[in-house]
Amino acid sequence: METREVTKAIALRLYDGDAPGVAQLVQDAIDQGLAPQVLLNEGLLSGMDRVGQEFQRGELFVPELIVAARAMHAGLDLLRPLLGSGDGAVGTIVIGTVKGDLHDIGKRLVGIMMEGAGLRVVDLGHDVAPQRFVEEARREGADLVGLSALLSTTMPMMRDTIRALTEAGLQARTLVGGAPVTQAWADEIGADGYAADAVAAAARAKELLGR
Ligand code: B1M
Repeated sequence: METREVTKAIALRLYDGDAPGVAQLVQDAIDQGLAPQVLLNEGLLSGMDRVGQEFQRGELFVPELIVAARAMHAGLDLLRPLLGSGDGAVGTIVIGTVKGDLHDIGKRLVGIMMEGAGLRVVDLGHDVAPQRFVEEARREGADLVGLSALLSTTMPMMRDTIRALTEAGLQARTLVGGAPVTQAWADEIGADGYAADAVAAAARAKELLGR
């Protein structure tokens, strides 16, 4: 199969929420030597884009989002080792989606790109309370704390988390992102950095760490 046919098939399987189908296609494509970045951007992310647009138009509902997300994770699990090494040479980031927010695909992608950029990534998952960020950042000796939010209603939790980190006296820099987040919001809540997507997040992380 041509690359475009493969990525189209991956996007379609993801749209259908067929996790085993996505995993099979992605594994076959890797075995064929197709570039992981292409499988990610033109396959998985393109399928998720369509899901997001149809959800917004009221044509898909939460159950469809959930199965599509599972299919996305099935593909990401296979691509992750090919996209990064995460040896920690650049520093350590503790990353999570803030409390009240269950969206974790974008944050996971950011983690993968950070690993690719040489950071050790400690992923706390989603729905992470400010105090947990504080405890894990301290335990892991984090140089950077990454906060993700996908809902306008959970954005204020970023402010609470940054406040908790500051009050605990932690020196780690903070990086925020997620679809509704902007540079203006990052400035307002006192974050050290903002990035619009996973590639930009890895670049910004390196800048913040002076690399
Ligand atoms: Co929900 N959801 N969702 N959802 N969901 C959105 C975010 C929404 C925009 C859909 C819509 O209405 N168009 C909307 C939010 C509206 C708003 O507040 N502005 C929405 C809603 C309303 C909801 C519920 C309230 C729906 C309901 O129950 N009625 C509910 C809330 C649950 C909760 O969190 N408490 C809900 C639930 C869910 C699921 C759980 C079913 C599922 C998530 C499953 C999972 O993640 N495991 C889900 C999904 C899949 C989506 C959409 C369709 C896709 C999100 C996604 O994964 N995108 C989304 C619509 C959309 O985004 N088009 C939507 C792909 C991902 C690669 O992109 O996450 O943007 P993204 O990440 C990017 C950048 O944002 C950035 O880099 C990433 C990679 O390039 N980035 C960072 C992210 N974090 C970063 C951190 C950084 C830097 C960059 O630094 C640390």
